[in-house]
Amino acid sequence: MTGKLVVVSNRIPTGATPSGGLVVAVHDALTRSGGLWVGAHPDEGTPDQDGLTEIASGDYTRLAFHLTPEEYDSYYLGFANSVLWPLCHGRVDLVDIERGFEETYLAVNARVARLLADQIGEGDIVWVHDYHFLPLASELRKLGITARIGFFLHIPFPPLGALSTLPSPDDFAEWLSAYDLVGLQTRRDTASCLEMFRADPRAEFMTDGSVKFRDRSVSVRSFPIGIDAESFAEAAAVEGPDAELGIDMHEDLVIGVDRLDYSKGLPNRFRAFGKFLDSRAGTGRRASLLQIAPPTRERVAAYRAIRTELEEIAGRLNGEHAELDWTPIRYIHRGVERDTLARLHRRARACLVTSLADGMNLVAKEYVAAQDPEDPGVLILSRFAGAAEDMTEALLVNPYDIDETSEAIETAITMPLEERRRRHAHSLGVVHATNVTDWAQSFVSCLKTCTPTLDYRRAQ
Ligand code: ADQ
Repeated sequence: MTGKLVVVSNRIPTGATPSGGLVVAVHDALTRSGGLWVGAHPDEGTPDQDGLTEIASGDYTRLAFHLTPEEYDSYYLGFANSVLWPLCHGRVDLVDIERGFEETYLAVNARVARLLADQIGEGDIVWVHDYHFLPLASELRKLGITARIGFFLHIPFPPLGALSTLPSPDDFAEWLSAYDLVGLQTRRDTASCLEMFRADPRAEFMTDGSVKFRDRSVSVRSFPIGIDAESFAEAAAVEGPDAELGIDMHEDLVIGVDRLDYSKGLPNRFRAFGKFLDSRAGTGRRASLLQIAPPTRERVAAYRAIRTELEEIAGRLNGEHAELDWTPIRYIHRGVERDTLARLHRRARACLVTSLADGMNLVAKEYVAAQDPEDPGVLILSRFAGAAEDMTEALLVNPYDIDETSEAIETAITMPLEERRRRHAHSLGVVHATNVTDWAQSFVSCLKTCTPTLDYRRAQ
């Protein structure tokens, strides 16, 4: 196969040197192979503008499609982030279905497919990312595109029962069956996806493990995403004054780094830290939680609510426990430079990842990569983060259990050196085994070689 790689994702890098795990991996893959990256224009909700705009080019081309303000509301904030995101994260109570959301979602996907179809040549392969584009392959097939198309879902696969919340529940299987390869973060997600097909009378299981759906076949596999561990470790090891990081080295530092999202379990984390502070009251031993959580999707009500709730909990706990020279919870609403983040991770005795649901969670891997292997800190990791499937030597917790999480903080901070080294060595092995460059390469090579599908047009 000699064609180019075509990548589609909602976010598209705008600068010359992109940052962030996924963006860097895809950038590397495209730099190696040459090709095309298509995504939404970074100016959200621009007025009507048809066609694709070139935003930057080098070893490969980057093209952006535009969303009108109405499309941004109904497609991005609406169907993608008020229906699919909560659905996939087990929060059907937060699913907000409005007339027009699904229609706009389908219309945007159909338009992107039309724009993309002109760019796809003989032998090209197409790699579509995430829940913003579930129906994209199906729309491309309608236009007669027979190229191999793969899909990777970065977030958890929804539980079977939750799919009934969708306006048209049968669509999910239909959308996915138009891909040749569906990649998921974990074995558990793969099992959930296969369970969906198993429950669908239109699907049939083939002897090679692929799923035949009408006249097409789709392979479903897990590809656990990772990070560029070497470069993160290098950034973490850069020496510099602790004062520059705003850290008092006489305290035990516990760190949390997340987008401000209800799936990350932040209120439970703060409550667990509060319990831990209660248990230490009067002992004179101080520990601080540094929580970095920049707000996202603030026009969605559930995101505004979580922000208010956290501010209230942090304010109350600081009111109860702070002293003149000590604030136990420092809660920062900004993004932090990657290099600074890496150095902060290295100095923290423990990291709290308490997601209630999470596709993988790259912060868990970044924290492990940043540690000094001779004197490592301890990762406290939710059982519900995809990362927990392989990082079994982290301190695994049920984030709904505030007592257990609070006890894990004490265990982490007081853990003997030998045990910390043993647990860290195991986790670091996982981080290296799932590095992000291999992740991209293995997805693309699997897409090139997985079971061939039948000609889609024959299925019409
Ligand atoms: P996210 O939900 O965004 O990703 P995560 O995997 O933790 O979650 O990745 C976040 C990235 O942003 C990390 O690299 C982190 O360092 C960075 N980041 C977070 N807060 C930051 C801050 N305040 N300042 C600077 N950087 C910050 C989705 C899924 C995950 C899946 C990833 C990749 O929800 O489950 O692991 O995609 O597939």
